[in-house]
Amino acid sequence: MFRSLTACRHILTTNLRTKHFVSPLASTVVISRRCKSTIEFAQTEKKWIARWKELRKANKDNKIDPNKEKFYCLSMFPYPSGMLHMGHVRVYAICDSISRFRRMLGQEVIQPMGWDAFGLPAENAAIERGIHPATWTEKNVEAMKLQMEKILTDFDWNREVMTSDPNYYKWTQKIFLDLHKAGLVYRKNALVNWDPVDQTVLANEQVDSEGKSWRSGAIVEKKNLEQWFIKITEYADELLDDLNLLKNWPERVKQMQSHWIGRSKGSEFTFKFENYHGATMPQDLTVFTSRPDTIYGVMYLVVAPEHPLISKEFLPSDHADEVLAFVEKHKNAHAHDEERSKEGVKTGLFAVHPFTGERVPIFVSPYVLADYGTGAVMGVPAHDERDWEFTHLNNVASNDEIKIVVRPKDQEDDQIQLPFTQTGVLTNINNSYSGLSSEKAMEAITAEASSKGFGSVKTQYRLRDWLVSRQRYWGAPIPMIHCPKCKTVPVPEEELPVVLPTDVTFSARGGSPLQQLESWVNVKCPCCHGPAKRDTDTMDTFVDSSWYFLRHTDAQNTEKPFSREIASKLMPVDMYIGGVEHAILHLLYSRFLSKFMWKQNQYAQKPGAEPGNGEPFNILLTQGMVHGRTFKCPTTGKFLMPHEIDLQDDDTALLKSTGEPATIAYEKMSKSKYNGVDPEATIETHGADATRLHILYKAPPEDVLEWDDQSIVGMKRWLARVWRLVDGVQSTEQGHNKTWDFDISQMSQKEREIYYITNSTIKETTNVFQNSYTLNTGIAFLIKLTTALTNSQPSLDTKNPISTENEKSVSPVYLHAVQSLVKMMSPLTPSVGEECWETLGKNQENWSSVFEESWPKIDERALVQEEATCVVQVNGKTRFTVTLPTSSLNNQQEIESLIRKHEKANKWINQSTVKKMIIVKGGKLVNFIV
Ligand code: ANZ
Ligand code: ZN
Repeated sequence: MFRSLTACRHILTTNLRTKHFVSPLASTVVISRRCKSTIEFAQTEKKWIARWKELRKANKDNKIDPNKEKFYCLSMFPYPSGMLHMGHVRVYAICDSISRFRRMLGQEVIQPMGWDAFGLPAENAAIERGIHPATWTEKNVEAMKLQMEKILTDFDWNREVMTSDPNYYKWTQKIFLDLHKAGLVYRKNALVNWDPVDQTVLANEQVDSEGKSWRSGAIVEKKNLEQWFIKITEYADELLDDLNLLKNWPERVKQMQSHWIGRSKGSEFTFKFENYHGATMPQDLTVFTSRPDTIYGVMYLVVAPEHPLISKEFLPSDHADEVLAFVEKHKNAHAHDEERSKEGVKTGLFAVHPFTGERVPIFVSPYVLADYGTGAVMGVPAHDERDWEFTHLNNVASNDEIKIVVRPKDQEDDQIQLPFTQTGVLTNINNSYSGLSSEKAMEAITAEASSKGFGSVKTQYRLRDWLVSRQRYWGAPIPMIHCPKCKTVPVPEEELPVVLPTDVTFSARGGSPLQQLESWVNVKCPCCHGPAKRDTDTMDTFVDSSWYFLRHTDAQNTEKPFSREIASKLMPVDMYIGGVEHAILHLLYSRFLSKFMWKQNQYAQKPGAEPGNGEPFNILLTQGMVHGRTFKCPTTGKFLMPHEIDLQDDDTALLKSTGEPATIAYEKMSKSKYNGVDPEATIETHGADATRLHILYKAPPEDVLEWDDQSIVGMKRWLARVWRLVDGVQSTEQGHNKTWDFDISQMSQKEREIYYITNSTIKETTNVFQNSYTLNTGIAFLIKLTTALTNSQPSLDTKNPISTENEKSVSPVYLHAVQSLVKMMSPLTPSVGEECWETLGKNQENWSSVFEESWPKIDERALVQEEATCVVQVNGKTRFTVTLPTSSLNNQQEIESLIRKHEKANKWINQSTVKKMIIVKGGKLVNFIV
């Protein structure tokens, strides 16, 4: 990006028109007037942005034409940071292109935009710079709207939503109360990150990898505080099972969701404690296992460090100190599941194996998670990787002692590679279960345990309830009141919204500013009218963003979140486009809330409509990241700033200081790597049309895009070539509203060729826009069509010429091709598309936007390749015949290469030196002189 700023020019001219329009075949040479024919991108963009604005004003009321099929195309709404980055430009370019295409297909397109406007950055700006979060956010929104306009998006601003607007969060609060009413909201103690210096709760992202607060630098503690939860686990089964309905979602995303929900079927077993010294013990210890068939292989039990057993009360005194010290050391472990330490210590306690009566030691280790299953596991080293590792690390048992209870079907017990973690057949140490398959044994063992009262079938989920309260200011206040008498009381619906007070002071310390605002906190209890206090927590911003797509359907409704009738018509979102980083949480929460509202009958679905069951998104397109070029010092590995390197012509770079070559790589754009690219600067230099094209052409939407703007000039050149074609046929008296009705048999050979490639391009690009979304290949097809048109003459030897204002004669087939090209490129490059379209229809009385036109129709007849038989002679003697497509008949090279591919060609032609090739009867007879 650093260099090409100067290397490109903004204006492309097409003044040099010579050979293309002088047809050697035409009897009269057409002399064209020298028209101005330059396209000035910046001016064109401005002109069309203004025109579109006018057009959009006409549809203030979000009118929906009932006769049209709707297409709701949505890109994930952004956080209003104040600046679009290339990733945004990429999603919006994809979304806008597909929307514009759908509009031309004749569908009623809904393409709204909004702002995920609550959240921490605004609050930080307030603390650091003294600007109120609302002011900061509004300013950013204004700036970003302008930028979105500059990239030529056709967003429907009448449907705009902003989550921090009381007219929006009133309904977020209402949905919270609905959930509460349905029994899906509750309060419980939960561990939160606590900054002991600033005396405030921190979000996970504010705790760095070393466990320190991002602002104070203090070691963050875990503190138990009462929090609000939404019972998403109640929907775990349907959220998992309905993934099957999402046929148009990437498999990868469905797998991630499925893993996140993590349904695991298994059993629970209860172990009694062994009596010792007459101490009072809890009744027993329950474990969850997904492999009940391995119960005879249990060598020990392990509990999580946070397990209630781990206390002075229960631990034998000769072990207590060691155990508690160990636990203290491993508290607050941040590591992921797999990396958690397998170190463990004996608790000194023992349990009794419910099947064998054996004595089993109980350990404690951080590899057991407190909040999964029962927080306790049965250790089966022979059949579980983690237990195997634990056993060896802590010398729990020697290899000979380890009990092997399952073997592969076709192997003897002594050949088994340990740990053997698959299912198989039970070995002979399993009493009455020996010889059973794992599957049968799981059932039978659980049944026995169940009948004897020490076990049962159990389904376990990884999914946890959704902790939605934040001890923060800039969010939707939780609409609850705490009364000393009535406990927690919902704010009556008619009092919504609970408005965020604006007269607060921001400081880094001492928790949420809401807590300090007594006038706001102190209220009357809605039940007993006694003194009570407002809840001072605000909602997780994921709550705001998990229903905004429903609000877009009816954004200005003042009575309800949205009208049932309208939402039922417009839902589901037909196509949802956004980053794969939202594959889990945002999409899961959105699916949950829209299912909830659907079940509450707040909206319905047309019978048979996909995906069904209140699923909000039909097609999900996850776009890849935009990576920028980084330069690193080869010795220190430090990222280099643009002014520290010299770019070379061959795309390498040298360090200015030492002359060494810099290491070049593509990485996620970031300030610290000096590889960010400002979209506005790119647009300023190259124009928005070319920028959009470039982004779409460089990679298919789902792949990583390695940004460099070297090749952006290629896109500008293409646009100029199209402009030249348009300029060559402008102002025919036909204009562009002609319904084409061609008689293929009346076409000249050249017309047929052009008609063929035009129709095959229509076919390919339609497929791209509608099915594969690989817009890069779509652009490649359009470029190919452009080349074919550039390489032929507008007249195409036509028998039915039409003439232009400047007296050139043009074949209607050629005109149709140019018009189709312009229509097909317009969704990708809207302002140049409009400009070309307007130019083509100069003689039209009433101008209409190219996006009001219908998408070109495929003439299937054109795609049938006609064939002709060609007789092949060698030195005048007939040797064989080949079938050739008629389109190849006027191309000597193609004829030759097709003939040479024939099996008989090897014998007669390929091994001899051809002196001459004579083509007779327009390709129906070919004589090789060898
Ligand atoms: C004995 C056993 C034997 C196990 C065997 C596996 C294989 P999923 O499938 O993910 O649900 N486990 C149970 N609770 C745990 C906890 N709180 N922390 C860590 N691990 C826990 O995993 C279930 C298995 O994970 C359970 O089945 C248990 O180990 C372990 F050959 O029990 B298994
Ligand atoms: Zn009360």
